[in-house]
Amino acid sequence: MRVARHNPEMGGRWALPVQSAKPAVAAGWALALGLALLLAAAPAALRAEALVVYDDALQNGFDDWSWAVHSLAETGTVHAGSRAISFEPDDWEGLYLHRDAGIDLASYEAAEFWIHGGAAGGQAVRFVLLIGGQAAGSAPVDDFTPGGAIPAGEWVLVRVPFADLGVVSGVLSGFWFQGDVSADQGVVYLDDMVLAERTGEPPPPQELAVGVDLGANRRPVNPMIYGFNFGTAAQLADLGVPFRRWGGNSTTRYSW
Ligand SMILES: [Ca+2]
Ligand SMILES: [Ca+2]
Repeated sequence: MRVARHNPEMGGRWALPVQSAKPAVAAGWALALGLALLLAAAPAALRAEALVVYDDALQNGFDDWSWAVHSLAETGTVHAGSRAISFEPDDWEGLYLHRDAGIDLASYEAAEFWIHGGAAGGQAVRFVLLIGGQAAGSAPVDDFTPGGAIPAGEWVLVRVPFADLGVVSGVLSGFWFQGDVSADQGVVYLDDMVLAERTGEPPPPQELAVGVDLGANRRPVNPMIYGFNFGTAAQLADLGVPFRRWGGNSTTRYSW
């Protein structure tokens, strides 16, 4: 019998290891029993474990893209372990944690972290989710903080369900904590940050209807404007492209 195992190369999902097939059991009851066991195991197979973002350092491929004054090695105010994050949410500046591999919302449903407002507390900070580097949903951290405000002089645990920000599917590229006011604010501390695993079935994919009107805005275009970035001589000949362009960078490397 095959057993589901955790496979980190599949983004924390569970997978069945590939094994050589054995001679089939002819008895019908054995096949039925096998199917029943697989079906019973199916919900658990979709689940991942919580993904650590920060404990005493960034983990699991998260990078620091922050643009606020900050430290990932704060030692004076720490929730657990030896270090925490500190940052100044002044004038819309932010702490930005990015992950190249993305975060599939089929596996994760919330962010959880401990927060401390320093001596004064009460900072205005917004939590923002990003898809493809663009803000996809956000809300004030206060909305999810016990007592309705970042507290002074103590740590509190905050859980931000992504669905409460209007984001239920897709692949996040990261998230940030951003000052939500044009003003100087006191230092905010964060520690023990994780992405919580999805506990139920992932939401169904959203349907998207796309229509193409082939008759709209038709006008002739000079065929001599078409070119191609890089490519071999054989590829250009095959495509009938009259120009070949060299140079540029990632933002201009497309056919034009
Ligand atoms: Ca820590
Ligand atoms: Ca400040």
